[in-house]
Amino acid sequence: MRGMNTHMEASGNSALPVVMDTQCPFCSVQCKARITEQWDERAGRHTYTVEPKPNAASEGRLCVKGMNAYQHALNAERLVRPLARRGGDFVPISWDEAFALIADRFGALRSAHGSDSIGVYGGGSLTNESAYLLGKFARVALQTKYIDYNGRFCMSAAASGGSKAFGIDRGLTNPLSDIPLAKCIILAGTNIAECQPTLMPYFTRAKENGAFIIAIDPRSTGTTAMADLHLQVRPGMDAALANGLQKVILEEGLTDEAFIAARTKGFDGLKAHLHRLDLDEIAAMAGVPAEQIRKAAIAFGKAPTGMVFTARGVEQQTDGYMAVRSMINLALMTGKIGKPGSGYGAITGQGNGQGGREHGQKADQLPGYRLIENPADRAFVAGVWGVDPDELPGKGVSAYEMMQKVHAGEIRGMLVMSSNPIVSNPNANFVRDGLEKLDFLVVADMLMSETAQMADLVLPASAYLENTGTMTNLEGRVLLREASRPAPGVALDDWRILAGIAERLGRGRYFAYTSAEDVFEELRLASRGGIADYYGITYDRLRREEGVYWPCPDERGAGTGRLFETSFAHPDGRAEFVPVENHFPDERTDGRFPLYLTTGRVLNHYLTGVQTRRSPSLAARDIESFVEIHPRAARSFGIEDGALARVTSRRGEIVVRARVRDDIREDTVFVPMHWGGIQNVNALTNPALDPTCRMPGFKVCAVRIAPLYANS
Ligand SMILES: Nc1nc2c(c(=O)[nH]1)N[C@H]1C(S)=C(S)[C@@H](COP(=O)(O)OP(=O)(O)OC[C@H]3O[C@@H](n4cnc5c(=O)[nH]c(N)nc54)[C@H](O)[C@@H]3O)O[C@H]1N2
Ligand SMILES: Nc1nc2c(c(=O)[nH]1)N[C@H]1C(S)=C(S)[C@@H](COP(=O)(O)OP(=O)(O)OC[C@H]3O[C@@H](n4cnc5c(=O)[nH]c(N)nc54)[C@H](O)[C@@H]3O)O[C@H]1N2
Ligand code: SF4
Ligand SMILES: [Mo]
Repeated sequence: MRGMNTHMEASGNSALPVVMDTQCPFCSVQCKARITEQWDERAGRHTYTVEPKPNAASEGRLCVKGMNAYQHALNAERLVRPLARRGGDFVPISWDEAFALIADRFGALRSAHGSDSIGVYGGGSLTNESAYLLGKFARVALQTKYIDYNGRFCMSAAASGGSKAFGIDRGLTNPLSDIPLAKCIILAGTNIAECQPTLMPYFTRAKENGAFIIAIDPRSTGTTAMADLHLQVRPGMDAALANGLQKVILEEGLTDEAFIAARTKGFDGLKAHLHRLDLDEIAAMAGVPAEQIRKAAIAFGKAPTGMVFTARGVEQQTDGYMAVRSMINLALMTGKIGKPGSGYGAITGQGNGQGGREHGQKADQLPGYRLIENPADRAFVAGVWGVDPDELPGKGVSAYEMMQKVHAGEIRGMLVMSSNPIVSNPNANFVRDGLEKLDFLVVADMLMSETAQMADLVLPASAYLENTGTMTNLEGRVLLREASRPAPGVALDDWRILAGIAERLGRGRYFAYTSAEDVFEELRLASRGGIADYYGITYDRLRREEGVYWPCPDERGAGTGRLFETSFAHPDGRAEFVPVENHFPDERTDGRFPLYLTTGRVLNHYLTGVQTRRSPSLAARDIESFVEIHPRAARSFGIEDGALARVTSRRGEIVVRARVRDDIREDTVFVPMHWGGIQNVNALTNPALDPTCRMPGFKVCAVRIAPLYANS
């Protein structure tokens, strides 16, 4: 167990405790934890204690998911052998047989239909090393252009917004320690209290320091409860609301003219646009009284420092990219960026949602945030990989568009690594029908997800306690998480699975790594000089230091905690304003579908729930899904609290239990995303995509609701 972070060898039923120093696998905060395993002689089983460990992001806090994350990793349902479908059953096979089967089936598809008949679908829970290698695997081993990942549904609007406005996409432009210095904070479509709970004290500290907090959310949540002002926006109307805020700031003379002149471009166009808009019209569209918009704008405009945060509420929209741009306009026009206590943050979702979007899992991307269609970028990365630049494919398509190609029979084979797409894609019934048509579906997972159940071949992957690798947290801080125990059965690290397949495909010479660190050493070189430059980061440094921020081009350099102090990342050093239209969601309510449906998360579950539903302590806290509905709406549709209801959209229907609460707008219902099957909210959601970033509008579609036993 060389190189493992176990203080004592995994000791079977010995009386000696096994201490595992690790990092929570779930959200983007990446809290550190110590798990102690002890054999309980009387009970005849192991018991576990979990303690938070001090670290710069969570400052030694751990939420309920982190406390219980060991339960899915140590679950008896872990996949321990490769499983091949034979008829209706799965039969265990060896890795050798599994690699040979993939080489055979993918090889046949490539000869018959070309390399682009195979798609690769990745995820933001993968370590940087595995995510990087998945991108290389698609381009060099399979030579397909079709690769994308679940982060398309997560960070794509924020990523394209930040890149275009600032010239760089790093979720938070400031370190977390800046939050308590902000005197006004806008929390737009972010539910930190449930989704990044260990960050809450940063905001309460800001409040203690006198900050005015504004929350924008159609629902009351633990996060809005902390706010001084809650703008209960109509789903999908954030861009209009942000226009209203900007208009008031402009007309009240609260813009920072010196900052605008010295550091930005495009303000005149924005100004003319804002003058043309009407505040009362905006208020009516957004469903927020004009007086509240004025109050929020003046509070933000007048504050000496301030920060704007967005998350999926603003971003998972068919105008997600533009909605993000409009929130960034707010920070720029008031000069609230690049200073202590002033900045913008798109709160990253998955554990490695930041690193996972930097090194080549995206359809158009090469490592270091390079672009696959840029000749210089292609030549640079091809040089590191030792291939001819002309051999690299061009750009592919976004995650849902890949599913459309699967449906159309254009993509015939697929490797899914670290995602559960039939639950997490919009219009899930269509996606399931497509995946059923595939000639060969391979899924690498730790657990039998809904998607794995459909596969021709399931590959057992190691879990967070078992693999070594780096994760980049929401601040852009790269952290090393070392293995604490051996993987169960013959489960393998994702990067080892990829190397094994590549070998059988005859491309082993490009994937001859000996360790995760070895992969990271190549990632350093491939990212060198790119936007997300990791060259100055080494495992040795990460062991010595408390994580290192990127960009970090130099081994002796400190990395950059606060971005944009003197200049933005565009060649001219200026940030860009853009006028944003008052956009309506792609789907509106009507007589047949009279309610808006919005979707999201609860504290106790994580994403499609494959992990948290297998954790007894977490599952017990929320055993099933629900639909949250306002009492007046419930009355008019005959819905009773606690009764089962059928929710129907143009694309499908689900059955969930009603929670009648006045926490939500009367015209809106909310269903969480953590359950599959009959409770899968994505059977309902609209797959219309944002034209720029290809994000689906997960946060708005039109539905109707009825009691399940209406006529009984
Ligand atoms: N407990 C838990 N934590 C998680 C996760 C999890 O699954 N469970 N997932 C992680 C991941 S991958 C992600 S991406 C993040 C997500 O983190 P968040 O984006 O904070 O979570 P969501 O619940 O999806 O959405 C946030 C809020 O947006 C609101 N909202 C809905 N529609 C709109 C709208 O049109 N406008 C506005 N302004 N708000 C709207 C919802 O009511 C919700 O309260 O969380 C991470 N942390
Ligand atoms: N309606 C609606 N839909 C949404 C959203 C929403 O807000 N509303 N949010 C979207 C967002 S933000 C996201 S991020 C996506 C997430 O959607 P998914 O990608 O489907 O998310 P997970 O449930 O995390 O699926 C990850 C799978 O990978 C496995 N896994 C975890 N870690 C590893 C690993 O290291 N290696 C391997 N091989 N497997 C691993 C898990 O067991 C699980 O089966 O969902 C999106 N879908
Ligand atoms: S889920 Fe997020 S906040 Fe909770 S312990 Fe894990 S990393 Fe920390
Ligand atoms: Mo996400």
